[in-house]
Amino acid sequence: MRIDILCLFPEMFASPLDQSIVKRAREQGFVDIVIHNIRDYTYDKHHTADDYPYGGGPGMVLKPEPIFEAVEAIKQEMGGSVPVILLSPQGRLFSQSVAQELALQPHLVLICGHYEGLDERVCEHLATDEISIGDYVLSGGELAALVVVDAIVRLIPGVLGSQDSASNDSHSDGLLEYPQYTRPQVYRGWSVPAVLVSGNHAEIAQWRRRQAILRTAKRRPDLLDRGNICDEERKWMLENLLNPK
Ligand code: 9D3
Repeated sequence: MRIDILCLFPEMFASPLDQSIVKRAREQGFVDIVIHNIRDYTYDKHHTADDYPYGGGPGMVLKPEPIFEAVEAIKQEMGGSVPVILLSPQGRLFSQSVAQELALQPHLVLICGHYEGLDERVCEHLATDEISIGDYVLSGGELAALVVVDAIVRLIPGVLGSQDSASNDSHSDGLLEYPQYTRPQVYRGWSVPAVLVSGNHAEIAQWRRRQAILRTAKRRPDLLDRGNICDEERKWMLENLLNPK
């Protein structure tokens, strides 16, 4: 997979893309990530990427020409059509299912706006999709692009080992994860639940499933109907919510 990212602050990408799973995916050739500075596609001597808004008002607006030219240069190099995704607070909300959909593409272009905002002709005539990562205000699209890239790269077949394969993830069975423990068995007087050291694998599986359901019911009830909860599990859950031990 190839991902081109257009932005005003290319230095924000180096370290996050050079760690952990994304680093390994790049080294092993699963993904080629190319960062472009929008300023490099300007022609005037001051490399002006923004200008005053028509109609007046505060702030500046990113000019359309360098962004169109950058995307066209990438299309020339790579050939063919490519999804062009604008990161913006007006976009559709990013989620695991959007990540899964984007991970199927062989090539993506991500455009990061900045606080000033972007000429509407980029949204209307260049971007094929507009994505927001949530309802809070960032100072630019760069961190949002990193979130999107991270979520996509780990879904590329072969990137994760079978140990922590993406199908094991919280959110793929629809529920939050069950609580996990490691050594020591007693820490500051707090014991690991006895069932986890019992060696009874059926009991452990049932405990984990029930804890995942209970936790989801308490913290993210909006996710519960995606968890395929049977009548017996529902009964246990309701009893525990009413009557916590
Ligand atoms: C209030 C008018 N605009 C500020 C002059 C709104 C605004 C534009 C651009 C606010 C923030 C930004 C920068 N944010 C992004 O580019 C962005 C973003 C975000 O802020 N939240 C969640 N997802 C995203 S994706 C891109």
